[in-house]
Amino acid sequence: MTKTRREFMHMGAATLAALPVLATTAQAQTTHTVTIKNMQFSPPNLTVSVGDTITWVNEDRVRHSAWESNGNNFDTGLIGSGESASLTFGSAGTFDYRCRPHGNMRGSITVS
Ligand SMILES: [Cu+2]
Repeated sequence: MTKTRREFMHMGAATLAALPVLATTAQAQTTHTVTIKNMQFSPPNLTVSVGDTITWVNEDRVRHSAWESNGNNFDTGLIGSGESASLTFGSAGTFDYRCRPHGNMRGSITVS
């Protein structure tokens, strides 16, 4: 478990550096939580402000992710059971996302 978490954090850092939609500075205003439970994102659709942070919390026993597959604007990487991943959104837009292992798990983030 510890090894998996380290790998995830490394991947998260690389994603932050590469993707302009994500803020590069810690100017988070509000942190919103999306709970992943019973193979669903809750709430599935969320509207936030530029600079806000979203934390996905995985309460299932299997690994999930939040991946913006249309433009590959963000990808949390796999989130283990009982773990979480946070992303800060630096640009406005609407982003549909899905879980990479479970393509039928979908959600959307609107940043305004
Ligand atoms: Cu999943």
